[in-house]
Amino acid sequence: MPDVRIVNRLDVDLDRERAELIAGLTASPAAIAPKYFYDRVGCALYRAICELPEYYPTRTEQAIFLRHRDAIADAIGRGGQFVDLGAGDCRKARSWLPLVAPSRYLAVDIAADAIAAALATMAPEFPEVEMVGIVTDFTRGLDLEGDLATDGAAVPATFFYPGSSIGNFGPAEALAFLAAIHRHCRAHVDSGLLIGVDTRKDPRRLAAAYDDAVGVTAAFNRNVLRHVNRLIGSDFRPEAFAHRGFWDEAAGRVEMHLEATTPQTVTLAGKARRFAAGERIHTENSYKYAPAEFASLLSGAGFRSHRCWQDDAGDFAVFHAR
Ligand code: AVI
Repeated sequence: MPDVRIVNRLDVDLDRERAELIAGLTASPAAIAPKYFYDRVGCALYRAICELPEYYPTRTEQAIFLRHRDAIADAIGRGGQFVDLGAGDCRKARSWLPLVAPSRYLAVDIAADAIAAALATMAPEFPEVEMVGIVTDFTRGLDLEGDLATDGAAVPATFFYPGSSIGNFGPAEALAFLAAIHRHCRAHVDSGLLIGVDTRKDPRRLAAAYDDAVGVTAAFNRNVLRHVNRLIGSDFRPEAFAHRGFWDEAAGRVEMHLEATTPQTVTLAGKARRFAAGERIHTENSYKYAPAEFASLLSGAGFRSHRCWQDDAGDFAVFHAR
């Protein structure tokens, strides 16, 4: 059985995480960071969202990957290291491995169980690939320099960040994150970034993608309150909050909120937090970029060249940047 190595770097200071959550919830307006969506139920609900007719990004990105797979694989090059940021169940990266034949695959995610299970299944299928799982919260900063192999000389790395997760950062944070990836690339000649980006489009389609007819996104949004209850011992009643998902044209983002349907009091760390009817908890932003806008973000982060592939309707964009 090939070797799988898991490095757990999640020296999460639980007290700090709890303090941040409580500070966000007692602030006005209240907020919860989107990383708290992804407990076990949240991951399952997100997988269901990706199957919804209204939620086009996953299937559109997949179609671009399929249609342009040879050109994208050529841009990446063969061999080297494939670094899967936010790997989850590693499903998206898995289809690239036969094409780009890396010597090492690094699955990076906050969800230890998900990557351990995925790597255990993948390792026998790709016995020639060294499999490493790195458990870390890279939204706090990306530092994988010590995890990248050098083999005497630096081994090229491809950073893979699909799914338009970059949209869940604000533009300034996105720039800082891309610059951190670029710094890693600079240290390893011929490295690059393969990234999926959701584009600006008809506001009705954007709103529907985050407020679907059967309510899967609503369940995903409300489930964050159950996760928070477990983490900080609060007593939120998810059913007492309504899902709101809408496009904000001026900000260039979809926003998700949970809105108190009645006046209510929640106990947070032993203290009462009153929510007025209609008061909202901001749970997520999902920024959308025109391809030219994203290209300038890439050059601002230090990338000197890029290629971009899109579907015919221009609903999604895949960039490879160096
Ligand atoms: C993970 N991320 C790219 C998703 C998005 O579209 O922003 C999360 C999501 N939220 C609601 N639906 C999907």
